Amino acid sequence: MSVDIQEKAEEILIEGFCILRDQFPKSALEACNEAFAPILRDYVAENAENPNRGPYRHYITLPFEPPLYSPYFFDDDAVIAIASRVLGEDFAIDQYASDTPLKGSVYQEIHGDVGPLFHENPDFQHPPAILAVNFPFIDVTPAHGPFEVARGTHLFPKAEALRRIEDGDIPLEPLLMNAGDVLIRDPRCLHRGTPNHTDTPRPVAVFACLRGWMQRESRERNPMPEYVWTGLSEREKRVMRKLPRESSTS
Ligand SMILES: O=C(O)CCC(=O)C(=O)O
Repeated sequence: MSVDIQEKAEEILIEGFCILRDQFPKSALEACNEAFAPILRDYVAENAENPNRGPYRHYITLPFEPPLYSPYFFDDDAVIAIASRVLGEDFAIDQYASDTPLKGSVYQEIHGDVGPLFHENPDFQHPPAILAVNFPFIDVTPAHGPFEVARGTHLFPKAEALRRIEDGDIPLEPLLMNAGDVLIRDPRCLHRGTPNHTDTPRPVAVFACLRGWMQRESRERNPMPEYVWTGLSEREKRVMRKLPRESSTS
């Protein structure tokens, strides 16, 4: 099914996000879920006492290696066209990670994921500089702790957006996404994680697309192995040009 790029780009600008249904092959996500299980197990073994995203909720960087790296995710025509339409064709990816609530996780505070672009004017309205591309490794039901979003809140000063949510003017909507669905969102659009009531971890991957002129120092990333870099398409090399690469001698 072809995606209307202009419509999806406008949805991001107006609503703060868009969803592409059945965009990635389910089998690729099943492979990710399987490969992620030992990564999560080892991470939790070390960090269970210090969860970095609230109780029983973990943000874990992902390796740029198959199956967690796949051209299905990073060389997708529609995702690249939408990101290019919103951010410009010179956009670059600077992050690849996952968010996983486990049983025992709780509602997060409502938040955005990025700070202001201009510190002296934090409420300055500007088009998106960053987009987050999210995709779950499992089918997410209400019991798995779906991501909740408050539509259109990237367009208000944060205090006003929070007040409107609190007053019930803007609802928090759970996004029930299946493995294969893709969420492309403006990370300023307010949202929160919700409790996972099941025994099944709910991993959702995220990669961030930045305008070509932007640079963030703070992101922890896994370096890309040289053999993966060599196998990338020219388009992937362009969008992944700013990611760290493993040195061939290490
Ligand atoms: O994974 C989720 O449902 C939300 C996670 C999130 O927004 C965060 O940790 O910043």
